[in-house]
Amino acid sequence: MKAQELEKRMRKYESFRSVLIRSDAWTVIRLDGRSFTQFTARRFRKPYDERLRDFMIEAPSALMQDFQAIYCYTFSDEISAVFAPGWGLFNWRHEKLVSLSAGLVSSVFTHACGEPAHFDSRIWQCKQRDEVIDYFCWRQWDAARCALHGWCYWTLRQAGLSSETVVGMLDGKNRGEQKALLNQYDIDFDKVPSWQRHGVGLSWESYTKSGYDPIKAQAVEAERRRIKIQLQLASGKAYHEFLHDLLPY
Ligand SMILES: Nc1nc2c(ncn2[C@@H]2O[C@H](COP(=O)(O)OP(=O)(O)OP(=O)(O)O)[C@@H](O)[C@H]2O)c(=O)[nH]1
Ligand SMILES: [Mg+2]
Repeated sequence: MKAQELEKRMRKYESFRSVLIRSDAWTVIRLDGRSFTQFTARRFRKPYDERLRDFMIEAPSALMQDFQAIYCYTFSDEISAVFAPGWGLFNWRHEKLVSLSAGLVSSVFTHACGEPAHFDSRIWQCKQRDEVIDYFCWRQWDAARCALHGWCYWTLRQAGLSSETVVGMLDGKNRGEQKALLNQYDIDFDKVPSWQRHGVGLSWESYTKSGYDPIKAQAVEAERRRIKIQLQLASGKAYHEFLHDLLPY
């Protein structure tokens, strides 16, 4: 059998190679840590640990640099990275985008944390810019929901109640009731650190870098850009406006 024939026949079975994402839409890549409930159980403080937050921030930083994301948002073990229509990395190949983003984030997180961890990756696409803004508002809303629930759950667990009892106690409680429950333990949920309630944003900012041109023997200034990490994100309507200003038309 000729090698070329074999190659052609075998390639036919690589069915996902030809799947492309849309080139004319906004793209969000969302990644999520696999089994982080178990992974974090004995390694990190509950409900939130700044060390885990900082490892998580390393991962979207790599997506900003390597994949040239416009903006990334992270909370808990989740990351969303957004790209404008026409972005074109890996020629819009779905298989490359999900596998390489998961590979990049998993390796960067593992390197930062020093323990092996891995992430899944999925693609979200939409042509309307307003829907992209709502996408991030939706993720932030979920961050707030998880944070309130996590604070309630771990406060009660640390008070000595069993997991089963706590799950039963929290079942059906609305936001106000959950906040009132935390108040009984002298915790004002609205005062817990913003990054826990609203997540962390990564965007690009310009700055002027001063240098020296040895040929002209003079000081020079150059415009550069760097990643800005926002631990105090706006929320609700103000977050909507922030995204409106950030994402290009
Ligand atoms: N201890 C600790 N746990 C955290 C922290 N941030 C997120 N987690 C945990 O990470 C988990 C993330 O939840 P999920 O992504 O829904 O669950 P998962 O176990 O990762 O499951 P899959 O994503 O389906 O694989 C939750 O159990 C959170 O409590 C933190 O700062 N400290
Ligand atoms: Mg997870």
